[in-house]
This record gives sequence, structure tokens and C-alpha cells, in this order.
Amino acid sequence: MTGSAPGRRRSWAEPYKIKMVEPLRMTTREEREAAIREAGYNTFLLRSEDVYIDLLTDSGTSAMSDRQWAGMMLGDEAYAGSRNFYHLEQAVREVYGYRHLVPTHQGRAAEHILSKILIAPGDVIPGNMYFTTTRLHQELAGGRFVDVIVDEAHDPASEHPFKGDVDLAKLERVIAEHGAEKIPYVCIATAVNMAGGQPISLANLRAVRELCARHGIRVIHDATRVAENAYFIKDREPGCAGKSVAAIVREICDLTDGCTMSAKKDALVNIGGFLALNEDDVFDAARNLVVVYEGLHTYGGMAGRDMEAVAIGLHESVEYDHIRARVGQVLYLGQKIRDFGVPIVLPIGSHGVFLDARASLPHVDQDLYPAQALAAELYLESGVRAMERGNVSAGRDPVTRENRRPRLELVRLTVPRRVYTQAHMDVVAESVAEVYEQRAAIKGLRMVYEPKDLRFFQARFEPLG
Ligand code: P61
Repeated sequence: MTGSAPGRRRSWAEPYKIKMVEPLRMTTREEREAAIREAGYNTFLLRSEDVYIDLLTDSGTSAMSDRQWAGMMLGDEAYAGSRNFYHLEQAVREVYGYRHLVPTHQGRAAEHILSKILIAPGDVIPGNMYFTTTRLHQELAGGRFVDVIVDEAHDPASEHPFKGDVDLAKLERVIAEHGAEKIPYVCIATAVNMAGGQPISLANLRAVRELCARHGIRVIHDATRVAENAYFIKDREPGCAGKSVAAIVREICDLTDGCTMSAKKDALVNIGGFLALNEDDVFDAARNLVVVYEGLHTYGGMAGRDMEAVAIGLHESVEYDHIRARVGQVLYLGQKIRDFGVPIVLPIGSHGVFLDARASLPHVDQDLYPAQALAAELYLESGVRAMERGNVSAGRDPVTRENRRPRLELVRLTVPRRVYTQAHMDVVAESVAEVYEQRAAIKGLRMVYEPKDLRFFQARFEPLG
């Protein structure tokens, strides 16, 4: 691919050089002990200044390009009709192909507006695995999420190349049981976050589209990491190697009726999001609601300069060299951790490496929150911040109020885009290996404060024993 002589392997490197640096602060173990105690053993409650390498999330943590920073200086901060809105609208049309744009301050605001418009009490929304904010907004609108992802997605060890695929038989059963009139849309995420950043294949999405079209059901796309998904399609799906990532992104979007988007991921910005739609009447309703909750329909909670940065970032997100290096860095970290014998979700995903806390800590019951405990221990040991994605994140069943105890009990090491180097990844992998060696000493946590919604953000814990 690089044109090197046969037999000689050429490494790829990041397609950028670094123009500005931000110093990192190292802490002592005593400082970290105090910090994690003060944070109630929840990495969301740590101060970022107490963190060495921050792999909490890839959301809003990207390094913007010089082109994006230049775009920030071209912000047109008019209340109405900002030039940057029209740039963003054009970028969404060019990169994704959706006709109408409703800007929002971030992804969950787009989910809020869409759910309010499309979901009636008693409705059912099938999807390829839940996402925390997406499902909550569906529930707040009176709907119920039903998981129709392939079974392999719930098995960390399965190496199925498209663990984001929908199980069509499951989807057909949901339609038969509830009737198409109770299903306002099927919710399809690309690079499925809670499954470990796992892609859906074009073939499967096409089949979902056909099935939904037969029943007159919309397909709404969570496009948050669509470029990363497209990279995996190019790499893995038969017949797709010759297509560009940009063309695959368009093909994915063309198979759906609209999207919700958190621009804080693929689009390489620190804040922003949108709803993009093809249907005129849904667009009209969304434009009416955005002024209630977000701001005028030509800014939706974003500054003009933010919209410009998103517009530029959308184009950058589908550049092949960028996306190969982005996903390549995640694969590099994952392979290192795997080589140390630490159980992780396979195949390695798009935006992070997901440690299998259930396999690592079989002696800790799931109601003692093994992934939460492992993330806290990793911070204590090394100053590396990760995120729990297990029983705490899954929350309680709205009817029984019991913990959901999901099959996936994971710690996510999420890699911000264009921020850390390979040397940082080496340190992270070594830190994870060290914690894994001491895993027998990890006892689990007791939850002592539990917020009502999205509890993982603010819950507090105490160590057992
Ligand atoms: C993340 F712990 N993701 O992965 P907003 N859809 C998808 C997302 O990944 C996503 C949103 C919608 C975050 C931030 C976050 O439980 C959590 O712009 C596939 O964050 O509103 C966000 O987009 C929502 C972290 C969100 C969480 C919810 O780190």
C-alpha cells in the first residue's frame, strides 16, 4: 500500500506534526489516593489536573487542526443567519448527504429533539445496542428501547468482524410482536460504542433498510463515529477495499433517513452536534423544537466559530490518512495490551480498547462493580484515567428497578484523536498489565450515592474491606 519493496514492511505514521504542546502533570501515589477517595472512586469525578494520561473519553478531547483553528477566527457571531451555519449545512450535505440540518450544542440534544418528535408513549425503538443518553431520551419520551444486535456483540471474546450488525430475525420478531405502527424508527449506530467500537457492515445495513422499507419504518443513524465504521468496512468487508472512506460514509448515510450526531467525536471538535434529516415534515418539527431547547435554528446552541470548526472537521474526518492513523493508534494500544495477556474485547474497536473486567475479576460479583473498581485501581496505580462501561453504566431496569447486570462488564480506555503519541500508548499498556498482575487484590466497591438518571456520571462508591 505504501509502495515499499516486496517483503520490506513500512510503518505508517501520523499524517501531521505537532505545533503546540500542553504539559502533563505527574502525580504521586499519595496524591492519587487522596484524589480518587475525594472522587468517590468514580473517574468522572476526578479533576483533570490530577490525571496523567486521560483516556476517559474521545468526546470533545480531540486536537483541532490548524485549518480548524483558522476557521474559528472566521466565526460570524450573528444571532441569525451566521455564515458558518451555511458552511456547516453544506458540509453535512457533502460529507453525509442529508438534506436538512438542525444544529444542536451536542449529540444528546439532537437525541432529545428527535425523541420528542418521533416517539409516542408505548412505542418501541429497536437498535443495535443501547447507548446511555440515546436510550434515556427514548424512555423520557415514553418509548422503550429493544436490543436487536447480533448475539456476538455481547461476547467479548467473539472475533466476528461486524459485531455492530443487526440480527435481522430479532428485528423481524420485534416488528411482528409490536406492529410497525408502534415502531417510529429503528436506531442504527455506527462503530457501536457500548459493544466496544464495533462496526456494522454495509451488507447488513442494506438488509435492515430493505426490511424496514417493507414495513414503512424509518432508519435513524447515530453517526457519531461513522467515519471510523467506514474505515473498518473498507478494511474488512468483501468488495469494499477499492472504495474511499468518504464514499462508504455516503453509502451508509444514503441507507438511512436522518441522523443524530455528536460532533465531539469523528468531527474533531471540542463541542457541537446536530440533527440531519431528509423528511421535510420531521425537519420542520425539529426546527420548531430547537428554538425551545437550544437556540435559533441557525446556531442551535453553538457559536458561529464552533460551527465553522465542525464544518472543517467533517471533511477531515473522512480523509483516509487521518482515519487510518486514528484507528491504527487504537489497534496499536489494543495489541500491546493483548500481548500482555490481559483480556479485552475483540476485535479491537475503533475508538478505544475495552478491558474485560468480568474475565479479569471473576471473584468480584457484578453488583460490586468490578469494572468501576478496575478503573479506580488503574488510576491509583498509574494516573491513567479510564471509564466504567458495565453494571453502573447500564443502570436499573425502569420497571423492576434492579441493576441490569449486562453481559459486558468493561473498562474503556478511550483514545482522544491526534492528542497522544505511541509512547503514551506504551505507558498505558504497561500500566494496565501491572494492574492486571495485581488483580487478585481488587475487592470491588459499594455504591453509596446513586443519582436517578445516567448514574455513572456522578455516583459515589466506597471500597470494600
Ligand atoms: C463518550 F459515559 N459519547 O463516548 P454527546 N451517541 C454516541 C455517543 O458516543 C455519545 C452520544 C451519542 C460519549 C460522551 C458520554 O454515558 C455517557 O455529545 C454513540 O456526549 O451529548 C457520547 O453525545 C451523546 C460519555 C456520553 C458517557 C454518555 O464518551
